[in-house]
Parts: sequence; C-alpha cells; structure tokens
Amino acid sequence: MYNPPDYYLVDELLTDEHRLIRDSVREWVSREVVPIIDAAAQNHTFPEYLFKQMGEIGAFGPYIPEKYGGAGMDQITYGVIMTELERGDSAIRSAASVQTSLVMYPIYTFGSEEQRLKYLPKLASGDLIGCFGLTEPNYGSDPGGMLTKFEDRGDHYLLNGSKMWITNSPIADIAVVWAKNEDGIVQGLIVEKGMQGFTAPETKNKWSLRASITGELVFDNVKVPKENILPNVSGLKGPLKCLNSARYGIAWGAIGAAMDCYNTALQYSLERKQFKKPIASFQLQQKKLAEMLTEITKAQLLIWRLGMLRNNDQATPAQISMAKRNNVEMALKIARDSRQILGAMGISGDYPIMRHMMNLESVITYEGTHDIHLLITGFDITGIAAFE
Ligand code: TGC
Ligand code: FAD
Repeated sequence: MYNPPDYYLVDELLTDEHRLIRDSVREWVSREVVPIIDAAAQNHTFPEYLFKQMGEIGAFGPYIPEKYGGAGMDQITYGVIMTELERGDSAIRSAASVQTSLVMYPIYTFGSEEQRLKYLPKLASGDLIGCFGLTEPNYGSDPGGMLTKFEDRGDHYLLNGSKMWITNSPIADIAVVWAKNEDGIVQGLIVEKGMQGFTAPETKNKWSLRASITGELVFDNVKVPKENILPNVSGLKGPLKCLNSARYGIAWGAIGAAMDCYNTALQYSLERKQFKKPIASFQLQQKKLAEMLTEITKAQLLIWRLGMLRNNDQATPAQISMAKRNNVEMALKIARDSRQILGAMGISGDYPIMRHMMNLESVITYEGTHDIHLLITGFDITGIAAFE
C-alpha cells in the first residue's frame, strides 16, 4: 500500500469522509494507474478507458451538487482527490481538473438550468468528456487579446477562430469555448462534437504530459445554437473564475507528484550502497531528503488553509495564485533532486521520477505560468499591475 509522508500529521485534519474518499482514490490509482502509466507515457497515449472509471470513483465534480450528478462535497475533498490522482500522473489529474473545474464548474455556475441538467450528470459519470478552450496561438498569458469571435445570426451564433494547447480536445464530446461577441465582450459557448465546421486535431510530439491528449479547436463558420451560450457571465472574469478552481486543484495535485518522487528517492537511498554504505548515510543526500520533506510539509499546510478559506468562500484569486505557484515549483524541485538521488536510475521508466519531472514542466506553465502568478501576487501587494 502506498504510504505518503505526513510529517505534521495533516491527516488528522481530515474528516472520516475525506479519508474514505482519499483511500478509495488512492487504491484505484495503485490498481489502475500505476501499473500502466509508464507505458502510456512512453507510447504518448492517453488511457482513455480510465475516464469512465474516474467517473465511477467520484473524481469528476466532487463539489458539484448531487442534483447534477456531483457529490456535493467540500473543497478539501476535491483537493485530496487531486493529490491522489497526480501521484499516479499529472495527465490523470489534468483530465479531472479540466472535467471538474473547467467544464462542470462553468456549466454549473454560468449555465442555464437546462444546460446543467443536460450536461452535468453525464460529465460527472464520465459518459461525456469535456474540454476548455481559452488559449490561442497568439494569446496565452494574455487571453484578453483573443481573436476567436461569434456573430449573432438571428436563430444561431456563427463561431470563427481557433484555440491551441487544449487538454482532451481530440476526444472531447463538448468544448466550453471562450470567444468575443460583436461588442468585443468575452462569453462562453458550449460547442458539441460533430457541429459542422468544428475540428479538433491532436498536437503530437510532446515531451511532457505524454499520457495526456492535447489538441487544437478549430472553428470554421460553426453554427452554434443560441441555447448553447452560457447566459450568466460576460467578460474575461468568466474563464478566470474557472481557472481559480483549476489552479486550486493543481496546488493540491502537485503535492501528490512530489510525494511520489520523495518516497521513491528515500527508499532508493536506503537500499543503494556506494562506498560500502547506503547513500542515505551521506550528508549531501540527507540534506536533499530533509529539505524535500520540509517543502512538502509547508505545501500541505498552505493548501490546507487555502481549502478552508475556499470552503468559507473567502479565498482570493491571488491567494490561489500563490499556492499554485509555490506548490508546483516545490514539486518540480523535488522531482529534480529525487532524480539526482537515483543517479542513472533516475532517468529510467522503471521509476516514476523522470515522468513526473517532465509532466511538471507543463504544470508550471499551464493554468497561468510561474511568472504570471508572481505578477498576480505583485499586483495584489502593490496595487500596480506589471503585466503590460
Ligand atoms: P484583468 O483586466 O486583470 O481582469 C479582467 C477581469 O477579470 C477579473 N479577474 C478575475 N476574476 C476572477 N478570478 C480571477 N483569477 C481573476 N483575475 C482577474 C478582473 O477583476 C476583471 O474583472 P472586471 O469585472 O473588472 O472586468 O485581466 P488582464 O487581461 O489584465 O489579465 C490578467 C491576467 C494576466 C492575470 C490573466 O489574464 C491571467 O490569469 N492570465 C493567465 C492565463 C491562463 O492562466 N490561462 C490558462 C488557460 S487554461 C489551462 O491552462 C488549462 S490546463 C488544463 C489541465 O490540463 O489541467
Ligand atoms: P506565453 O504567454 O507566450 O508566455 C511565454 C513566456 O513569457 C512565459 O515564460 C511567460 O511567463 C512569459 N510572459 C508572458 N507574459 C508575461 C508578462 N506580462 N511578464 C513577464 N513574463 C511574461 N489552455 C487552455 O485554454 N485549455 C487547456 O486545456 C490547456 N491545456 C494545456 C495543456 C498543456 C500540456 C499545455 C502545455 C498548455 C495548456 N494550455 C491550455 C495552455 C496554457 O494555459 C498556456 O500555455 C499558458 O497559459 C501560457 O501561454 P503560452 O504558452 O502562450 O506562453
């Protein structure tokens, strides 16, 4: 049984319900993800068959009300699920992040009751796969500049433009797409697979998140029915609110990747002998391990507090940025140090470290780059935006 570090007994802060869900997701990851994930990453394929299983274990929409197929749980539940999934692989956590925070959240928060009832239960069960289109070829960190647009054509909207780097787009049944209306205001539209003029080609040759499928969204005069617009939000704050939920989940998730690297490095250092001693007996390796555990513990406490703030609807976007930035950088540093502890073995697919390390290069970039989150904190502290 996987046994992650818990130096400050953070487990005691969880309720029995949190632990029950956490343990069932942990067991599922050990059984279904760990045995196949290296091959999936090496072969650059997303194990799509896991999607339905993720629905069954409650990985999609845990905080969405039960009426719509969710579990009606709190933000800590969402967080512990993300930690467990990312211990398996960031690709698996990504699939859950997108489905919950970037597809179910906007439909639940900004959608009509008809849209909620039509899409949410099937998204929760994994019968429908969703994706989220914000980034464009020329507008990544600056999504407000987007060129994708739609016109009101009386009985439908006509959508034109393209999105890039979209998790799950080639296999998605629906896409929540952010585009500008004729007044240049950003709005969200639900675009369904099969709509004429809509294609989603795959982006190949990634060295990171190789077990996740990524692609484009291309809209060439796509007729979108009027009932597919998200009626209850307009402006860039719509997609940015979705990102708050996803960034929060990533801040929990990264801890799972970090713990898996730390556990692997600790175990290896106790077993591997050089100069007739376990390498764990050398001060240089102990320093790495001690610092890793310190950083994991700090990240756990940071995200625990943020989760409590989110449960009370008190967390600010800037607080979320701080946690996403800190915890992902923490995980990436731990992956790099762990890889060194394993020496040559650190680059082998027999261990999970190199895969986590490469994945985390995407995680530190998507959902707002490391730099952008620093600038968000800088803006929050000084009141001066340094983005442009
Ligand atoms: P700015 O003028 O500052 O803001 C526009 C409006 O939005 C409001 N706002 C927010 N509201 C809620 N939550 C937030 N986090 C918000 N940030 C800003 C703001 O108050 C304003 O509201 P209003 O009422 O005045 O209109 O916007 P800006 O264009 O100057 O940009 C600010 C900036 C740079 C922080 C923002 O654009 C940003 O966060 N950029 C990063 C883009 C990003 O994160 N993209 C992620 C794409 S999705 C993805 O990566 C999925 S990966 C999936 C996976 O596989 O896990
Ligand atoms: P750019 O914005 O071009 O940034 C390049 C560099 O410039 C970065 O280092 C950045 O920090 C820096 N920079 C930019 N602006 C500033 C500034 N003002 N000040 C200082 N430095 C700055 N997007 C979606 O919409 N949906 C998805 O599902 C999705 N999934 C993704 C999956 C993967 C695997 C990846 C890699 C990306 C995904 N993205 C997705 C896109 C992701 O959100 C963007 O890559 C990210 O927001 C950064 O945009 P960019 O790549 O265009 O980089």
